Amino acid sequence: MNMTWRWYGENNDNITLDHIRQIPGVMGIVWSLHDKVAGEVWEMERIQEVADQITSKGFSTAVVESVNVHDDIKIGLPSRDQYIDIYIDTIRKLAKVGVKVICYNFMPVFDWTRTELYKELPDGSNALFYEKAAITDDPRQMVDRILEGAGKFTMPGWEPERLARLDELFAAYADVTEDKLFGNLKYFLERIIPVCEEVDIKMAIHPDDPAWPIFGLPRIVRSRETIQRILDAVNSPYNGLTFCTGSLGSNPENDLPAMIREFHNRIHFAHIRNVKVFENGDFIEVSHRGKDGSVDVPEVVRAYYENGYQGYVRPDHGRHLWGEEKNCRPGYGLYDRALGVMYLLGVWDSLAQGKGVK
Ligand code: DNO
Repeated sequence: MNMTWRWYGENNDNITLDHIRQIPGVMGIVWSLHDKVAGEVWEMERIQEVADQITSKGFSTAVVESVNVHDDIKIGLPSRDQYIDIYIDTIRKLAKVGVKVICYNFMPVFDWTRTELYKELPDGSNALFYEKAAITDDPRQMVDRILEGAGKFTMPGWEPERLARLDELFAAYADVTEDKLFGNLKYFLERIIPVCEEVDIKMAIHPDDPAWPIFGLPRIVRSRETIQRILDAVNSPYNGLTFCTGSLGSNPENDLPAMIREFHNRIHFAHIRNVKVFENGDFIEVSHRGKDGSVDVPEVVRAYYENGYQGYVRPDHGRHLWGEEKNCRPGYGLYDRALGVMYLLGVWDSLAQGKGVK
């Protein structure tokens, strides 16, 4: 596995590339132009500038997370073609700086959703939390709480300008059923995948987080069956997955190791993290250690190992430790993610030495 780290860019992350260099085993930076809203043109100079910063510290630029998809594409409006053209332009430019995988999502209105950003865990640290009962009919309440909690940090998928138009966005999605959304994804993929094949960039769709419909909005990447349907829609290795154990693991019915064994050829990017799911369906993010939550992380790593996985991996959200929540983007502190890297590599290395991990 090829270990990477998500970095938000110079002057946009409290963690620097020099910090990241000191985490053993990290070879690549997962990056993006975080000030770009969905549908905006990415200029080659800006792309080159960030790529140069990354390579100058010895990291690979191979994974971009995300190039966000404009709502008009998800809704299926006539204007979608112009936004797909811009998306294709970005794919072509990214190929020039060595990008091999683009992570994206197809969730309507919201990206990931939580009800609390700093829920205290029994050990005194805190983490992102989802309380089912707190998801009322009014999404505005949740949006306000999340934006307030993020403080000075921008959070991808939670652009205040876009969410200021919440009512308008919900109205635009009113007729978008699950089947329509799927059809719009297929349309998008049919246009971009031939270009990806040409320039050798693999698309990796991120699952819905949490893995069920919210606020009446359809969600189409949430289970074995829904994933199979997407992979079959355009049957090319370039149409692949970001396999996120935290998102899919929010629903205990998803057998994650079995899904990895089944889909490994189409998994281009692995987000590995742990969540603890409670009986009432609420869940909280915990350390990467298998025993600390509901995701059997050693078994997840074993499934990758046994299938000879050579794709990109990153530790995903971590708890906020030792007071770092005062100065880090929610879920993206330094300490727990660095511990996560070491845990994942520890499991991998012991498998590689034939010692097993049970
Ligand atoms: C959450 C992330 C997601 C992911 C997007 C991909 O922290 O995993 O926001 O980047 O869904 O487009």
